[in-house]
Amino acid sequence: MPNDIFYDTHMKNKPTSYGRMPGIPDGKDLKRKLLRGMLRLRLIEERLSAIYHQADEIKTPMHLYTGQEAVAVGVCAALRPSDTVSPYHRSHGWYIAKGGDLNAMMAELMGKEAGCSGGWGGSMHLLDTAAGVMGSSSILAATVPHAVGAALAFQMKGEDRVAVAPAGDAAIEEGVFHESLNWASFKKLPVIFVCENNLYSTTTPLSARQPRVDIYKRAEAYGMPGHRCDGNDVGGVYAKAVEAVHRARRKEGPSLIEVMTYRWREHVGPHYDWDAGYRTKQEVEEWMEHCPIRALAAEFPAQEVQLLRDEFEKEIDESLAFARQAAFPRKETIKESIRV
Ligand SMILES: Cc1ncc(C[n+]2csc(CCOP(=O)(O)OP(=O)(O)O)c2C)c(N)n1
Repeated sequence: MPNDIFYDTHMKNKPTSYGRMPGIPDGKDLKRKLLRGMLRLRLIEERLSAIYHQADEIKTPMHLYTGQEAVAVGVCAALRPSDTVSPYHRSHGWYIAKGGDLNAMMAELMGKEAGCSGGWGGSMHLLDTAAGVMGSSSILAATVPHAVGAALAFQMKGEDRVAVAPAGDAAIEEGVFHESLNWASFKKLPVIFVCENNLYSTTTPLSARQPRVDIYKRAEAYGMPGHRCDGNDVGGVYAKAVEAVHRARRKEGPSLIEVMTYRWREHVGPHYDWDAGYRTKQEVEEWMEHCPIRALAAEFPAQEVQLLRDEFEKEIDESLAFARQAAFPRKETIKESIRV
């Protein structure tokens, strides 16, 4: 097992080591909201997995979010519409959880003009500023300073808004990540750094890349609070995000939240990849057993969950139909899409 340290921490000490919250504090309405958010996201990703190769209508590489839903949904539930997120290459979860338009995302994946980036960007470059999704990027950690810049603008304008900088565990190895934490802490900016630690950078485990494995402790070096929480516990993620949002709104500065999570499918693409040799089928299946959605759905009547599924499947059908009938952008317009 290449990831012994994490595997043990995740699977054996799960309830105590991440400060799991006993239930979700705000009651049934919040639970329903979180369940809706995660289930919708799961069904979107699973449908994309199913159709990806069939007609080759989605040309863009896709880094699917299946398994990680509790992170974006838990954090975004703690935000206001006026707050922003600056996602990275595993972007669908943040785009959808923050309220990005589904039709525009589907059209973007198919390279259509009605896409949220005009059809020029694809899965890794999603943008919906009306929803506070400030544009994702395929370059590791590239959007982290964007979130810091947004937070600086909020502070300078006296706006009561918070910026979120999601990043994978490999982004922590980029210099700009550390520059961003340093500056944000120095200026007490209203920004939340969220590290989605899914244990791997493509196929390389964290333990083969970093001398210390506790990412959340990096926060201490920059004088900000660092927390770790269980990414299969959406209530725990939400609670940590609320704490960080309150701190940011009180003008006390940034926080770093490391969420221990797991991607079920391959790094890029729709398949399961336990044959690739870097992780075992057993490891993947054990994470699937701790599915964040199944645990929460069990608290609701099965009929209610089925109705939600039906509602979302219909919405996905409609958004795919919208994307399929949409036009491709004309190549003459490519220069109009470039802003300097
Ligand atoms: C600056 C930079 N270096 C390398 C890459 C190639 N690359 C793309 S995804 C990836 C791994 C990303 O891992 P992580 O940040 O943990 O996110 P995950 O894909 O696991 O969600 C790498 C190394 C890149 N896109 N940008």
